[in-house]
Amino acid sequence: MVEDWKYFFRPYEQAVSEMKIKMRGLRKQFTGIGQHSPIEFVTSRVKTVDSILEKIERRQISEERLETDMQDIAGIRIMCQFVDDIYQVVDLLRSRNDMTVVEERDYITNKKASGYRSYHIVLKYPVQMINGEKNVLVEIQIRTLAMNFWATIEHSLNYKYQGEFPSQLNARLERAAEAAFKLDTEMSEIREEIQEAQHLFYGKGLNKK
Ligand code: 0O2
Ligand code: 0O2
Repeated sequence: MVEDWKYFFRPYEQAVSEMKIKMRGLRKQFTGIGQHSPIEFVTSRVKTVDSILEKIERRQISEERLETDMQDIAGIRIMCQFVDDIYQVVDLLRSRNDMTVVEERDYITNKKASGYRSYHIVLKYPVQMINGEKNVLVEIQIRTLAMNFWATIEHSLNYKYQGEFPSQLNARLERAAEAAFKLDTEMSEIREEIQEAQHLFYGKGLNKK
């Protein structure tokens, strides 16, 4: 097993700090030119030793393959206002040349059985360490505020129940996830209507000139 966890975590901590600055920087660039930012806010975490050990056991991951088979040791979470924003962030990530997309999991069009929705991207990210470059995997979870609201509460309830929800509660949680998604759809439609109205208003204004 890993002998020195502090040493093991260093490149992951570095990757997470750099990624967080870069993603928050994107938001600044959008707001700086007066545009809607597809990124609302960004959080991050490096997996704890206990959580790594639990996943090694559950997924039967071999020690030698820890760095390649456990893709979420470094985790970044990007929250967006609208579902469309998620796909804009995905495109932004795909087009960057300081990181490489390794895998994508669209749990928005393919929601999980629990009702969970988010877009997951696994990236290969190079960090410059004092003994050279090291590539680490970083998992980015991109979700709306409503998806985040549901996932945060479901995660904390699940933790208390240790994943052993009575089936009736599972069904209620799934319905709650659908309600959150309906809210996302409704907000997107409201935005579209506002945009259309603005377009008509300003369009007419320009025609008058
Ligand atoms: P601000 O000015 O509050 O937005 P750090 O990297 O030190 O800045 P830390 O301690 O690592 O942040 O925390 P984490 O968990 O990575 O990120 C927390 C950030 O997410 C904080 O921003 C919170 O304000 C922001 N955040 C958390 N929940 C929400 C939310 O519901 N809405 C919004 N808009 N922001 C949220 P900062 O960096 O402290 O800056
Ligand atoms: P943490 O550190 O608590 O966030 P696995 O990890 O084996 O379950 P896999 O295939 O490695 O699955 O990755 P997957 O399913 O793409 O992503 C797992 C992560 O997505 C979880 O991390 C959660 O953050 C989130 N997630 C997936 N399903 C659900 C769900 O039903 N509810 C909630 N709230 N979150 C979910 P961990 O493992 O919880 O770690």
